[in-house]
Amino acid sequence: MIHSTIVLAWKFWLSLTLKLKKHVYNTEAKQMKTFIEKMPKAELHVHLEGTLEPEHIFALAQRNGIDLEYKTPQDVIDAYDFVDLPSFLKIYYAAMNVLREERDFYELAYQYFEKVAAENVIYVEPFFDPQAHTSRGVEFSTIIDGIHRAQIDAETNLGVKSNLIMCFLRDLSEASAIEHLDMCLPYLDRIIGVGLDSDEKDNPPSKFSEVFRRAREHGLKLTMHCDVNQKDIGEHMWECLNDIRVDRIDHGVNSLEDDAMCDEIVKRGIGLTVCPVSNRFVVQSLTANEIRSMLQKGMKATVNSDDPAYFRAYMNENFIALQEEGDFTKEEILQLSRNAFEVAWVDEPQRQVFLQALDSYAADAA
Ligand code: ES4
Ligand code: ZN
Repeated sequence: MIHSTIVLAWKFWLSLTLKLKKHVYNTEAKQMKTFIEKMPKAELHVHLEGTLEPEHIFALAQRNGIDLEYKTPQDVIDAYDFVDLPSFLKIYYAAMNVLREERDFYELAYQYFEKVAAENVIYVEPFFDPQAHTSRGVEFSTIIDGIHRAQIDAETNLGVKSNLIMCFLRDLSEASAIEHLDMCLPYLDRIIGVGLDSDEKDNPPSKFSEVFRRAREHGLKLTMHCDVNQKDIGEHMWECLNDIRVDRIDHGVNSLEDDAMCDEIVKRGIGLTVCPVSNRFVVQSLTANEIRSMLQKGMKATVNSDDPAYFRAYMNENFIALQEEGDFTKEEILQLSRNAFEVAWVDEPQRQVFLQALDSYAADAA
């Protein structure tokens, strides 16, 4: 009798402490989520074409009289079956065929700015892929006018500032990249830098050394994708650093395999734009451990969404997924946001304004 009472009391006590622990855990998780959502953020790695939402694909197809092989936006999402970079890119390039007119590009960019404004993103450096549009007969001016108009409206109406990066597709020739660099020259005041994206396999940075040299001469900043776990990634990263002399690296997670490379990246203060949810889709890992290692080494790692409409995660969802997976502290989350403002391509007064916004947020939240 006494024995069973003790057992009962013990069981009761155990379930109570478990419930309490769960409650504390849930409260902490909720607090962390709110902390991330409200934190001022910058996004430095987002492909505007990767923000094309399924509903918008449908609306544009209808307006532009284009037949789609899918019946509903959900059918489009159901077809998102990426296992690696090429399988993702195939779907990504097919969908952007609906983008034809200036207002299509305007809407694409403006809708992205609206989304991130609601997530307290205050600064963005979006990529665009002009070759994926000019190859379909869309004029360069149509693309850049639409995006630029959205940037102006986003700053005025939403308070989101931005600087545009033009990417070259690395699976096309360097001659085509040079042609597009020439096309952007009349719009140099609208572009902050150039990047390199698309399929990395057998398309090393050195293939584009001339066009990047010319871009630098025109005063443009330089970045390149070093996608995760690609063939010859170590060589590609050293070429980025030593031949191209990039100002930033997109992804760059594999640098952690080479101590000398990490040291060089730290010494030069080069930013790494990591994309956790994208990595989960393309290389089946959120790279949380890698991001923590980067922070511990003093590398300027940042969190970004890459192709948020496809990976179904904008900035906050990326930060929250990362925090949950790696149990990141508020200090680490703040450091990731601070890194983005520190490596952003803005002038020093603007950088200080952004950093002060983050510092006063941190002080209020402490
Ligand atoms: C991309 Cl995840 C990724 N990698 C390379 N190029 C891209 N373009 C759009 N998303
Ligand atoms: Zn990317």
